[in-house]
Amino acid sequence: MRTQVGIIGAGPAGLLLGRLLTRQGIDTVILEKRSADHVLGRIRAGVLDSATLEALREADCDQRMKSDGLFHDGFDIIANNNRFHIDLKGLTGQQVIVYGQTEVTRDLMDARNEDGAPTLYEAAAVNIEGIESGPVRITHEHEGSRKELVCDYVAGCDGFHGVAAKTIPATIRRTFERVYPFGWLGLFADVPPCSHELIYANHANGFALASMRSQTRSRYYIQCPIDTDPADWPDERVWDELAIRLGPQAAASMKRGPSLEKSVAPLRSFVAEPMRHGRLFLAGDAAHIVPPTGAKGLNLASADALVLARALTALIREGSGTLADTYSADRLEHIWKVERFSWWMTTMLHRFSGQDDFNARIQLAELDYLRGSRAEQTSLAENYVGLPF
Ligand code: RFL
Ligand code: PHB
Repeated sequence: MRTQVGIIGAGPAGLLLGRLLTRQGIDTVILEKRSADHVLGRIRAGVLDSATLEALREADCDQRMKSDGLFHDGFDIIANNNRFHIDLKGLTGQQVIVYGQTEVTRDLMDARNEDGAPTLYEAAAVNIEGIESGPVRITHEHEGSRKELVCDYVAGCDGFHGVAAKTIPATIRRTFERVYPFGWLGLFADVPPCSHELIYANHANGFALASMRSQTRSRYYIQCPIDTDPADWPDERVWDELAIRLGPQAAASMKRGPSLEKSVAPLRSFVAEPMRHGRLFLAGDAAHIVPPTGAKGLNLASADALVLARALTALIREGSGTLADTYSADRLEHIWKVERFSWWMTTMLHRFSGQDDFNARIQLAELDYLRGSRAEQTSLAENYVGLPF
């Protein structure tokens, strides 16, 4: 099989890139290790910022997001039993949209089907050759045999555990990482949310987050030890702990119900540089991970896809390599700012075991400053709605 751009991974980064290139008349083939149902079954991100809005608009896949998404003007923070509001709209003029990653993925998969562009599911890339010389050969396992996809360029959109990033020679690749000493236990339930906007809480027992997917579906998280087994957390125990951490006001309006999904996610900050080597370009979680506290992972993946689509279009249609040459440096400039914001939100809102008294007081002072300072709230809001890139 031959194509112009081979895309590894049918997560948001790969599907968005595919759609944007198709609209420019560029041929792509997506190889995805899992089945379409498996990809659609993963409950992940819920908050879309300006990057995803712009990418979905350019992809002409934003109709359902605009009609079914919930437009939020702000969110609440609870710290030291004080609840205060971050007025995103008032501070920046912008909103965020609550619309699940599952739905974004479904819209992009439907568009790709309508385009008649090929996606091979249950096709795992195992090896990539020719990124320095071309043509690129992607060996993959599909329907019980080894096959080859030959392409001019390859986009590694295969997430944190993918194969593409490791194709960049170790002498060139640099990685930066911080692993946090806790995880998030997430619970998904068919109950109305406890508040019309999100609530982030810093409590002595640890962080908690009240989020949602719609007026009838809630998503909650609590900070937990990284080795937590969800089986040790029957639903009632999670609800009881949420009620404590979110405080009496939220607890009074919290509707309980059976969990549809319950799992533990680790928290990590990670960047791999560069994001391009020869004919290989990385996008999304394949190149960087942020802890979910700032709600940025999917949004960074969207920004990568948008910029990469423009670069590949210029390269393939006009033979101009300028955008491709600056892709990595341009993206990393934005990514590091988002890494900083996600690290800051995580550090401010979580309890760190063994945290000394000095750090504990600094954390309280930070939250108190945020509560009283329009300047710091503006900085938070600017980052939360999405920095320009
Ligand atoms: P994905 O979605 O992981 O997709 C990568 C795809 O590549 C496939 N793959 C391969 N395919 C072929 N051959 C191989 N060898 C392959 N290896 C892997 C995989 O099967 C997969 O389908 O990466 P992508 O596209 O870069 O998208 C990134 C986002 O999924 C991720 O950043 C977000 O979900 C992060 N995230 C959040 N982001 C936000 O913007 N807002 C949020 O509110 C938010 N909340 C979250 C989150 C992530 C979470 N978890 C579980 C990590 C909440 C949680 C709990
Ligand atoms: C979610 O709804 O899954 C969600 C929302 C906000 C975050 C992280 C996750 O910061």
